[in-house]
Amino acid sequence: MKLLVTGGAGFIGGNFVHYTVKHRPEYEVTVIDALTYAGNKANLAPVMDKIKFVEGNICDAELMDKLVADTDIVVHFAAESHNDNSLQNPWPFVETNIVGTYTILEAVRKHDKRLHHISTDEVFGDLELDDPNRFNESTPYNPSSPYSATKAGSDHLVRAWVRSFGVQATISNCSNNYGPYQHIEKFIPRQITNVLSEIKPKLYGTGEQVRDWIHVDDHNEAVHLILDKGKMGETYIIGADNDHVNNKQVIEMLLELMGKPKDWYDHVNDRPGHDMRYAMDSSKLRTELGWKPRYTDNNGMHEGLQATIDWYSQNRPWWQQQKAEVETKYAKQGQ
Ligand code: NAD
Ligand code: TDX
Repeated sequence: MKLLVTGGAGFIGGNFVHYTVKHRPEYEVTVIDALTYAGNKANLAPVMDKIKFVEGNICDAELMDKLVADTDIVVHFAAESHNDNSLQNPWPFVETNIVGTYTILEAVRKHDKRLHHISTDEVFGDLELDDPNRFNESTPYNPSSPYSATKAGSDHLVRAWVRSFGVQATISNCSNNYGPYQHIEKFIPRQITNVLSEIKPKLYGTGEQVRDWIHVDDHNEAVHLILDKGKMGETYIIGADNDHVNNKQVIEMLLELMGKPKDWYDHVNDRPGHDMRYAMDSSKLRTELGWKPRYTDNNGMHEGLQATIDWYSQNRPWWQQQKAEVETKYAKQGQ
């Protein structure tokens, strides 16, 4: 079975490729990745002799046509993924997330191939802190940022291609991931690498925002289950029930695990339009496909964070060169 993984040199796609090579050797994996600032070929070094790697852009219709013709399944991770960047320059988000997904859809339509589209909880907008509801598969779309609006657009395109052209596709919307190989612009690796560099963690605004944190391996196991057993045309919500810790508490957890005082962090400028709370109801995935996350509740999250801290401590060359550049960019935004 041939699997084409878009964005496989990024954080979640890279972990997906590692997971697939290790646990699902029946798949022949090809990665297509443009190696933007977020993609790093070194993420795939340990498995490079077991996969094919193509450097290229998902908006390149000719290339995608050729790659899709020669595969059985496309798993589509490639995206511009960082909200803060989308507030500075939205165009790459429109191009990659919307035009790129359109290009893939046209190729899978032509060659009658299966697609799994990776999406996010952010397409639903946000919840108030005291709202007992969680997002589920029928929550209406209400995205806030250019990033989430382009991801919402890409989900709508996939649904339209399923309904109008009978394309064989599934979609998953997952909550905030953490784990190894995550770019240090993102919240958790930024704070871990701050502490490892003797820089105080940076908390946006009051820090009362809540994210439903999930370890990247739990996400990728769910993606494999959907590939194995998901029903065509369906959407699956993925979340590990960690929606009870706010950003301030996550920083406090990290500081405790890394042996620093609980209040050793700075408050910095808030993100414009900052979503307050995400919370995911993944009952459909659990009951219909039998998915169960490993890193759930407070103990699971501690375990997942400790493993992530260990990875960044042991892989300094992977992030150290980028650190000054990332922090200079944030400093200009007062963050
Ligand atoms: P990432 O930014 O770490 O990686 C994205 C990868 O896509 C990079 O390797 C990059 O080089 C590649 N890429 C970007 N534009 C491309 C293009 N035009 N052509 C080919 N390759 C291109 O992102 P991530 O955090 O791993 O996210 C992967 C997917 O998961 C995205 O679709 C994102 O929306 C979704 N998602 C992420 C999270 C999260 O918490 N990180 C949560 C839910 C869903
Ligand atoms: O330094 C920081 N300080 C801080 O308080 C950073 C970088 C972030 N934050 C806050 C903003 C958010 O409330 O932490 C929270 C998480 O921020 P990000 O890591 O930027 O994630 P978020 O914006 O929630 O989006 C993530 O989850 C959904 C991914 O980046 C998206 O790709 C995914 O779709």
